[in-house]
Amino acid sequence: MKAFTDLPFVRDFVRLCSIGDAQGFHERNGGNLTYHLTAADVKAAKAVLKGRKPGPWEDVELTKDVAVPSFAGEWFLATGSGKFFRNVAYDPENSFALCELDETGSRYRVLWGLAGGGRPTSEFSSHLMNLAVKDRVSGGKVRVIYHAHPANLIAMTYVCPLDDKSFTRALWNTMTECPVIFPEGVGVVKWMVPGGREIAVKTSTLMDRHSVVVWAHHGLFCAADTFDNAMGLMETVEKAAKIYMLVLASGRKPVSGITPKGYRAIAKRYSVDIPEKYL
Ligand code: 2HA
Ligand code: ZN
Repeated sequence: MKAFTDLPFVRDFVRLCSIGDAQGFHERNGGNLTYHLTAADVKAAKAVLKGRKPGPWEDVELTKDVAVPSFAGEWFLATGSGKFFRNVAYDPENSFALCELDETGSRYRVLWGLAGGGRPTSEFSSHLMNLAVKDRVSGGKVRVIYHAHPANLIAMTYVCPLDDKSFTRALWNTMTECPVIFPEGVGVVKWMVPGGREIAVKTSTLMDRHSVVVWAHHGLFCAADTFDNAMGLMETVEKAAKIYMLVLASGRKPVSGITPKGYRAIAKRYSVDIPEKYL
């Protein structure tokens, strides 16, 4: 009989955590990951979890007006609050959880994992609200929300103006493929206290138009259809930020870059929609 951790989506969840750790994106308990199971995933999970007793219902920390009723009864994998990405592959059953939401979308219970106790990530409300927005705008395709603390991206938030246009252009200008990989640009949240409702609402309003949201002096949120694409976004934005910081560190003033005309040509060649407001 298959173990829960042998299911393909669980293996992919664990793999992302290991890659993120190897990249240095997750000091201590930094960062978090949530995956919204498909109907087929739920069926496969039910088969291996047969007879297991669910934990008690708990509050998601969402008030009624920001609950996620569209996710009533849906299942999610989420890293645990205070748990280390480094330990996810080593000790899966204590590092993350399979959670079910109740019929109001404001309470959850643990179906598997967090064996020694604990709660899903402190950003669970952010993740659920972001997933709900992306679910609506993507027609159910977006399944993964990944938050990390990549160093160059965080460094960049101290020197690049914290508005969507400046930040997007600064990132796009570092590597030609950036506007192809995140053509809708990045949204920027100025510094806020993390965890809970306020930052969740702010981030999810930006997720309407973006798949990448920067949290100033904190980290990055990426939304994607697959684990590979979520990590792909995280790595691409972090590499772009690294190039931005390398150019600054050189002490030389840039003497060239990609022009608005260049971006329009990229949009045409790669059939992507690059908003004119960013050019
Ligand atoms: O420690 O990254 O934003 C987890 C976090 C909170
Ligand atoms: Zn964080």
